[in-house]
Amino acid sequence: MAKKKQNKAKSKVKAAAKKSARKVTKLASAKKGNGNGSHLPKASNKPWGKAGKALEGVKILDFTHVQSGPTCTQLLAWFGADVIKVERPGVGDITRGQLVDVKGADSLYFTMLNHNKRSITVDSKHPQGMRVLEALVKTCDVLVENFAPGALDRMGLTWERINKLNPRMIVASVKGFGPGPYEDCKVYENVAQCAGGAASTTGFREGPPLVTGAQIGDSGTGLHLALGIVSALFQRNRTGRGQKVLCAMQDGVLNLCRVKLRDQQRLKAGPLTEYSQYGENVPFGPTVPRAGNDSGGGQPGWILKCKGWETDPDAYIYFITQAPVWGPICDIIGEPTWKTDPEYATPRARLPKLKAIFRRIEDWTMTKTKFEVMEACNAVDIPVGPILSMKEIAEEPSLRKTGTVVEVDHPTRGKYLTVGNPIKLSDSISDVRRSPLLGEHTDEILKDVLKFSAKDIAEIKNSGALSAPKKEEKAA
Ligand code: CAO
Repeated sequence: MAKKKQNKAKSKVKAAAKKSARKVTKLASAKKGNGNGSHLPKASNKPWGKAGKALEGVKILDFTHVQSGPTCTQLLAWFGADVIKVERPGVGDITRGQLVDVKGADSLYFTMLNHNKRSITVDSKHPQGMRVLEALVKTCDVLVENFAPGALDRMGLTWERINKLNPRMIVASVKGFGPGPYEDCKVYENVAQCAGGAASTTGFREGPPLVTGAQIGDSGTGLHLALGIVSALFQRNRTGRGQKVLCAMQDGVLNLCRVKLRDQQRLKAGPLTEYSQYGENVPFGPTVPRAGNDSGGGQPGWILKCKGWETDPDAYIYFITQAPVWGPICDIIGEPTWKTDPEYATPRARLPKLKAIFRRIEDWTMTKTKFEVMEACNAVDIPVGPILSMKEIAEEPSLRKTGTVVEVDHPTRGKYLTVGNPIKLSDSISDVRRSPLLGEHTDEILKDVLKFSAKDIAEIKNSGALSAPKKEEKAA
């Protein structure tokens, strides 16, 4: 009997040794990286685009609303993350009901920012709601939020609490401002454009500051946040722990206005010669001025009228008098003598005359449509940019072909156009799936993701934590 026991113990030790040897071999081969010297697994031999998505397996607790946060989580969803959008019961993301164009359907504002996500409704201020949220914190890899400063803490989800519940969780936030005098302020797109230096440097010198149509404060910051999250996930592979990721909208806008801070410092060395105001003999003040349609780089550029400008507000072209193609520019506009005339031949000689030069180029562009100008100029490498209207962009076949502009079907609003993933990965191809209806996936998330039992689900549901408060309760 004793011998039998001994033999059993011996074979157990042998099996364990075998197992650990296998482990060592496995580690060694991973170290050797299958002969390529890296720690990467063997290169997949699946067809391109069939080896799963880039962020497959990553679960996102998406506590975002309006535009900045949803832009970020939509990108992560396009790369394959499972994005679970938590919304307030009965209301949801406020944009569902903003700028409504189809009565009773989610607005384009919402649908165009929330593709490929799932929606669960949870009242975060209800104890049973907090039970669901805590389960989500424990299950997910990343929590993304863009509430007003302090709102997440007021819910009880402080960094300390989240970190205790799930030390691996990355907590990513958009705020209007970073730490400092304005950190408690609520911020929207144009506030950020103004505070980040975009508005003071946009517009014409003679006019007021101008905001731009591109949502650099909201969508721009969402993009920054997505990069922060992916970097934190990458670092977590080494450290095993989460971290906080903060993107302040002011910082994001300033990052996009980098060249203007460059120019602010260049002012110390004298006037900014590439700004048209230099050529016009208008003195520079202590701050970077608005530069109209001047180019932000070292090559002078301006927007010029094209054929049809009298009736078409977008019949214009951006024309750059890039020094290396000055010869072809002179030929194309019919001023070949400017190539050798010392008054025009060098960029320095042209600087004080840029306004007149652009007027002469415009005489030529006005004889052609913006597309004809583009064709003629690109044939000789002169960089130009047609001013495309949103209508033209929406109808552009090449953008449809690449999936940058996509038609999506939606159960309550029907077909609509959206902008697909602008970042193309050859082995992680994005499909654009419609945005979720409010709470559409509540049941499947409770059951399949959080593994709550039927009894628990019934208890949570009966508590009212997942549904809109009844009208009488609201009034009370
Ligand atoms: N259940 C219960 N309550 C919820 C909830 C849920 N599921 N989701 C949100 N709430 C509550 C929050 O807890 C908060 O309550 P308290 O103020 O009582 O703590 C409340 O909803 C409102 O949140 P909010 O302050 O973030 O929303 P707001 O509409 O007042 O402000 C915004 C909106 C965008 C100005 C603000 O969120 C903000 O400054 N965010 C950071 C910057 C940002 O992203 N701005 C860009 C927005 S896109 O233009």
